[in-house]
Amino acid sequence: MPRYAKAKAHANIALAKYWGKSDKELNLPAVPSLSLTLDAFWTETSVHFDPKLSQDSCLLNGEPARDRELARIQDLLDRVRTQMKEPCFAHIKSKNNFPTASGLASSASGFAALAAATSKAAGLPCDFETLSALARQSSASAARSIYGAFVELAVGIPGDYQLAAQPLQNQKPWKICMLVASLGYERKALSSTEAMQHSKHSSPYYSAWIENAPLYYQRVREGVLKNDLQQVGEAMEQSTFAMHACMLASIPRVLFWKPATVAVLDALRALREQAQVPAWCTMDAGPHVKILCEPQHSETVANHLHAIPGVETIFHCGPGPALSFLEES
Ligand code: 2P0
Repeated sequence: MPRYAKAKAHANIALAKYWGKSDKELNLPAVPSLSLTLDAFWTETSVHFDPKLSQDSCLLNGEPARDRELARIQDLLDRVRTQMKEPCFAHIKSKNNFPTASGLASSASGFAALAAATSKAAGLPCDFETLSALARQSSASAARSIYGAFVELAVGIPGDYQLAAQPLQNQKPWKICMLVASLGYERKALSSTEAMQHSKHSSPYYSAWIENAPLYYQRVREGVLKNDLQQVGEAMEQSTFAMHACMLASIPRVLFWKPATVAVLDALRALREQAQVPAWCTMDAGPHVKILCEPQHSETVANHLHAIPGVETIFHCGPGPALSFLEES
């Protein structure tokens, strides 16, 4: 009997960054991270196991998946198939409502939705902890996209293939806003996995990053628990710039920024220091700038940044929901 399931997961952006693996095979992060799941960006994925298929196939946003994408997807399918009584090939359809593979966290929502739909279609347990561990083995940030709002992912102890993210305990509801200033939709030349392995093996600052990242994480965590935007913002910027400094010192250097990235950073700092608008930034493995602020300041920040040449779109996001399963449509 063909077996089908469909799931929806939201993207997340780290406020305290994950960069570096302590175990590449098990995909265990070398530093703890803490993220915000976003309401406005999501992936919907359906998985259909069918004994009549002679190979796996996958459509991403209506196009056949590229070889490398399909290989990563098949890794996850294979891990699930080892637990199926009658394993068979699958057809996958996935769509993002936001740009793919450009530094906007599409692998987080993508692998979270894939882990959930695959497990359900295979008839396996679908508790969030199990799904988060499965997603994490494909993409560490995907472990966090299983849950809503503020989520943390600890450092794995050696051999811990079941490491899962968890929702931040005792979080108070916080109507915080994340603006995403998109600087174009080109696919990035280097994946996050490649870039972080390259940092690990060639950046003289990698060890300093590993030493300091837990401090940024602790400050972000305390700030989120107090709903203290300034504390979160300052620690988030430290985490961000230390991570990018580590990449930049790699040989050859890894630089995802564009000139407009620097223009946005400067404009945001001027807005904060000269106009006293409380807003702080973060960036990932791409040129885009994400800004954390209170909702009452989001229009001011967005209007200010939208005027900068190179800024294409500004998305307004709030805390997003946890993973959900959808009916066949
Ligand atoms: C993060 N990033 O914490 C960091 C900040 C990008 C910069 O997690 O190798 O696709 O698949 O585990 O999860 C993006 O990397 O990396 C990421 P893998 P992933 O969100």
